[in-house]
Amino acid sequence: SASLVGSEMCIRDRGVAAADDTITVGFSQVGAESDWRTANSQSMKDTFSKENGYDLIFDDAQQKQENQITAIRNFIQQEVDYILLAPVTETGWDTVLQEAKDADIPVIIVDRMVDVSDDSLYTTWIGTDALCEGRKAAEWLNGFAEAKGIAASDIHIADIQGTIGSTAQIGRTKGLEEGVDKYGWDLVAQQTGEFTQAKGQEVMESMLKQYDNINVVYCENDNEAFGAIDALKAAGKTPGKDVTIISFDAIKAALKKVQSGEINAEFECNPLHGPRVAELAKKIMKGEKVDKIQYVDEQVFTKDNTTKEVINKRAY
Ligand code: GZL
Ligand code: ZN
Repeated sequence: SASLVGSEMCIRDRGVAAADDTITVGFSQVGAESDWRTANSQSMKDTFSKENGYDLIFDDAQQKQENQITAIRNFIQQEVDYILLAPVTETGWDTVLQEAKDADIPVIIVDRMVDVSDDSLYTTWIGTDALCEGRKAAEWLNGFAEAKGIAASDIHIADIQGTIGSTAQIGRTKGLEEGVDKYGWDLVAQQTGEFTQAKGQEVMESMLKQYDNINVVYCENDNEAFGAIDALKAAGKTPGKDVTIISFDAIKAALKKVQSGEINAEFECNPLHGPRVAELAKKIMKGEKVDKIQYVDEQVFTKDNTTKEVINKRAY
């Protein structure tokens, strides 16, 4: 009947439309746990947009690895042109990445690393050097303590860690622990704040109940720092003064706290990976070789270089 022919024509037309040069990308994102993550997702959505010639399939895994594995299998079923994976933690990816490889679909790892037996299971990784960030923070703390004449044994640190097993947590924790060993600081407590504000506040509250000598809080991202600051104030302490606050990401709201003196040092972690990922993907789709590791650059913010102008021109 005419209607069938009509609809059949329509399906065929749609078939033809999908065959044009629209690139279909499957992106498995960690979740929406932090402002950094939101900025990272926005950068990818802005880049892999319809007007830029992409059909982006975006999946938010709510910080669960099994959801990311399901998403990747769906992308394979849908025969996407390539897969982007921001892995919640480093291990447990070999099987599903092998399935993508068997389906001949390139995988680009974004932000955090995967720890796989065979690194041909992904084409390239783009992100930031968390260990370097941690080491920069430890060096800053040493300079800060020396300038204030605080003996290493009088530095009592609470480490509010990120999601355990994520590259950001592994690198930032390692950078701190190297400093503890090198300078002889007292690492009083370590517990994950899961990169969220609520958990960061909860962990700070419980640490303050257990220890009364904490004078440095090392927050492995800004949302944890916001929670910790609320907990410190509720306990009658003055963050940035009697308790030194170190944090990572350097989102705008955190840089404003550097300006106000509540946060003493911010270690930037750049979430705006979109453009670099698209540029790399184009090369890969043309069969060009790309380096396995691609870093984005980052800096340190303290009171003396965090001006209104600096904050206003920040993209996130
Ligand atoms: C860092 C990224 C971390 C951010 C957090 O590379 O993986 O995850 O530091 C985010 O804010 O939740
Ligand atoms: Zn980083």
